[in-house]
Amino acid sequence: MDFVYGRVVMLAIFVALGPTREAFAAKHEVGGSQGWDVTANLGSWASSQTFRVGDQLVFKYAPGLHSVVELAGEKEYKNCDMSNTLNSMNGGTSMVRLDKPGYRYFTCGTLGHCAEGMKLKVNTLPANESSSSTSVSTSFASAASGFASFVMVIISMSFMLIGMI
Ligand SMILES: [Cu+2]
Repeated sequence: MDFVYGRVVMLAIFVALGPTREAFAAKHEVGGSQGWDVTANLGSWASSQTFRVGDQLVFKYAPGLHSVVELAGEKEYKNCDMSNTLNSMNGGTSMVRLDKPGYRYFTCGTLGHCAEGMKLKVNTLPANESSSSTSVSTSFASAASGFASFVMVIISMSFMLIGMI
């Protein structure tokens, strides 16, 4: 019985660890409450955020009215030059994963919207220590506190109850 309980606790630790480590990756809803729109102050929104590798940008907009176009670089971004684009999305909710450090540039593909300021420059910083997949011990140390330990206790208790039936 002790052996079984030990294994259940181990399992509970792994289960508790998964979602906690995921939670370090943030979702940034572009433009805040205004969303991806010409009325949003995208420059000040961007400067209010800290973007890290593993985070996601979420563009929310009226499909058909706006779109999301990723531009090749700073020059294209400055000039609203859409002759050299990397990617284009138009579904109304577009997710972009920030998979490496550095700058990325986005605008709207609708004629005139870029010139009206509907564009976004994102500077992605390296991931936090705790969100790196190599630093399991660091992750565990932070995961072991607070909510995670609570979840662990609940999970191991439910496994014990199941075992009793
Ligand atoms: Cu637009």
